[in-house]
Amino acid sequence: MRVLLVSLQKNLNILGLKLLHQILLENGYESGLLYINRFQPDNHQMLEALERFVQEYNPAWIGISLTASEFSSARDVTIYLKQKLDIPIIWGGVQPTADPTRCTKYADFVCIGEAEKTVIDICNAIKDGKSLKTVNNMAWMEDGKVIQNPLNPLIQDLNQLPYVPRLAKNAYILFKDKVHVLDRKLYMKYSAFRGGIYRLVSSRGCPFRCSYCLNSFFDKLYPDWSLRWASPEHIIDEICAGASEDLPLLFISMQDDNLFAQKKETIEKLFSLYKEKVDKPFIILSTPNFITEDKLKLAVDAGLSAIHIGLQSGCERVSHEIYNRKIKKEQFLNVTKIVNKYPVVPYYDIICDNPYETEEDELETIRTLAEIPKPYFFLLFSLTLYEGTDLRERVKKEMPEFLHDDTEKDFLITSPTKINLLKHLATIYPSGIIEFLIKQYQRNPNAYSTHILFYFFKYIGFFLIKPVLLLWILLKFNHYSVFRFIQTLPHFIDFRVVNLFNFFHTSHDTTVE
Ligand code: B12
Repeated sequence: MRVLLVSLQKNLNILGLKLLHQILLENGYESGLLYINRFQPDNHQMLEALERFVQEYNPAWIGISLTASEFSSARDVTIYLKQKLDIPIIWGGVQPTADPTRCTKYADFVCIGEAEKTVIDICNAIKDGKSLKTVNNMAWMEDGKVIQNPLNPLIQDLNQLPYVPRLAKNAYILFKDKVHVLDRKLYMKYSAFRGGIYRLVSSRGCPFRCSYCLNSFFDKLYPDWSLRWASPEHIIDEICAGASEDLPLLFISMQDDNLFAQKKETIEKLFSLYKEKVDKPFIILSTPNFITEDKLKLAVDAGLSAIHIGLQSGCERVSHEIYNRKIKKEQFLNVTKIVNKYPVVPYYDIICDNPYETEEDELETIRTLAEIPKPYFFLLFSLTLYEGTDLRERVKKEMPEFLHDDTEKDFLITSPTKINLLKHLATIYPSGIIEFLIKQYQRNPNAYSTHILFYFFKYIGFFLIKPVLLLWILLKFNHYSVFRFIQTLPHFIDFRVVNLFNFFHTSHDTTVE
């Protein structure tokens, strides 16, 4: 049986859908994976090429994966294909899981939650001529109401899952007016760092329940939602499989929400195996309260080059009361000092435009940012209230005027306020200068002199100091090896990398890579 899985992400990094594709292939199904990474809803040639391809491929069902960012593309593709062809279209991923009511208006069925077993159940139902209404995890619209089947139990043993290669078998890419087989050359062309990052997720869940994150929703969806991990051996075997692909390998990116949340012994095992068998730079994510010097040392010794640490707000009140992140500011600042002792690039993200934040709260965040040892990467996000999250529910009750459509919101366009500019400047200038700018702002926020002063520091900062900081960061990323720095430089000279890290705070889309 043929199945066609479609990714509408603006990059080729989709992990969940690739995993399902791999599972279908390993279970003997002829699964095809189609990337539409530059979907243009008004491009008729593109739509016709898609229709021709689907007709020729003739799948028994089409699966589309989406987060909020892909909702409108998924809707347009589905409406178009439904007009032309009679093939069931099933949506899955975090958005249909969190918002089945809206998604079942377009898709024949949506899959709620994890789907490793469900994709096989769907194939079996179709093979046996049964209705998809008999399949667990399926939801659909009937007489204007959503009907939802029970959910399969959560996967407990993540070691059962297959490895997910960067360049999947039977992969295709649609661009302009043609579908091409995605070969090595095209994969390298359409991926940042020429395809040289191997990404993996080896866990499900997170110990935190941050109010803006979908983990706060999964917790309600699955009564036994918990943090599950693959074993260190499984993780290393997967990385080795990824490293042995015939593609360049610059670094490994472990995208688990909180890698350091594992026990110290597990981390020891993971990094000693990593050092022995992989020996390549790598990147991880963690929250400050799980970062200890012991764990960090082990990771650095194994090749850790960068660590993504969610700050979200430098104000303790906002962290605790609004985001449900019980992390003390002192603890966070201590961690930044520990990380600074090692040749590791820290990467902090901050959420802006939160209606619950007062000016004082924001100034506290600015002061916290100024205190972090430099250089560091950062990304400013405009708060997006994703469907299903605790924070969206709270805003719905308390401040409905601030609700927005999560599928339309551009999380990279922060409000052009002086306070948001100050956050950016605090990552460039020493705290003395930031304190001076804060005082000026407090004395007279709208004065012409404040305006001129802010713009002076902005342009000097962006065009003179920031490029130097970026080179420093790149050197640090390469553990201060000039040889490695020169070797990796060509991979960083790529507009998608500039977008990805939003270096100049001008990108509207960090997903185009
Ligand atoms: C790893 C990760 C990333 C990685 C890779 C994401 C990718 N492209 O695959 C990177 C770092 C690139 C990334 C980027 C972003 N991410 Co992210 N990311 C995650 C994270 C931590 C894990 C996702 C994952 O791979 N899980 C493991 C796989 C196996 O699970 P899965 O993708 O959900 O797929 C399963 C099911 O959903 C289902 N399924 C999926 N697709 C389909 C399709 C069909 C047909 C079927 C039947 C089933 C099905 O089956 C899969 C297997 O069980 C999640 C948090 C989370 N807990 O989900 C956030 C999360 C998905 N990210 C999120 C966001 C907002 C982003 C960003 C927009 C920026 C940001 N602020 O983080 C960008 C852009 C994403 C994009 N569209 O390109 C949000 C999405 C919220 C939403 N409603 O849209 C999440 C949920 C975190 C949160 N804040 O709550 N992310």
